[in-house]
Amino acid sequence: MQIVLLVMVCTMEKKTRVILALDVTSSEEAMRVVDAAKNYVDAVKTNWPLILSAGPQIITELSSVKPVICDLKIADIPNTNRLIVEQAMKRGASAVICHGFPGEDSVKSCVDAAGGSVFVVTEMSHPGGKQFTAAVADKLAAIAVAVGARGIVAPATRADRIADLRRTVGNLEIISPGVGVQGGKASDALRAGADYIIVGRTIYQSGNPRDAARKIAEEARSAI
Ligand code: OMP
Repeated sequence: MQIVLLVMVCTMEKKTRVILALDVTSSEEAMRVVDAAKNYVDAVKTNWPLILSAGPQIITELSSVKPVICDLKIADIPNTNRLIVEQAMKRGASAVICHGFPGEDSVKSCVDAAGGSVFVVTEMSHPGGKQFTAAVADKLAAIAVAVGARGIVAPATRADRIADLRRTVGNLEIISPGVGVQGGKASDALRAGADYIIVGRTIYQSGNPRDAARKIAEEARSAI
């Protein structure tokens, strides 16, 4: 008899347009914040701070509440990329984030291992993002298109760049970090062409993550 292990993975809705960046450092805190904010976010993004502190099983735990984007910023040779993505997907990730600078073969390896559900980082949202990534962002976005990725990550801190990158990626999804603490505005990013905004500290560091998420979701709704 064949035993099939099924991890329940929810699909990402396009309702609130908010992705919660859960950069907290304990599983208790992660589950508290996600539980509070869950009605106002379409997905959760988990990064190294949480995975290293809570363990990779947090991906599975979170995926029973919301779709999980595993933001491992994968940036290795194709074989290593494939092994990383397989582990994330096996634990219930709905999507992964990888870097494009290792080249098309490395990104394609992620896309193949994730069944297409990969977001490629383009121009980064922080000030240093202008130093190197800005100059090659269009090429990175073109790689995402060429290998059949799901979408790209583009900066809410420079909404004009989201509009530029939209021209390169056509109807691929754009997810956009940098809203709130980094200075970007949810409404500007969405009006410039982002499908979703990514918000971390403004929600999880607020005294009331539910209210903070609700306010951002309201701003998002008024912008689309
Ligand atoms: P806050 O600045 O706290 O809202 O968090 C933003 C989240 O988006 C963090 O998890 C970052 O790692 C992530 N991020 C950026 O801030 N800038 C980027 O250019 C790319 C990402 C990302 O790939 O998610």
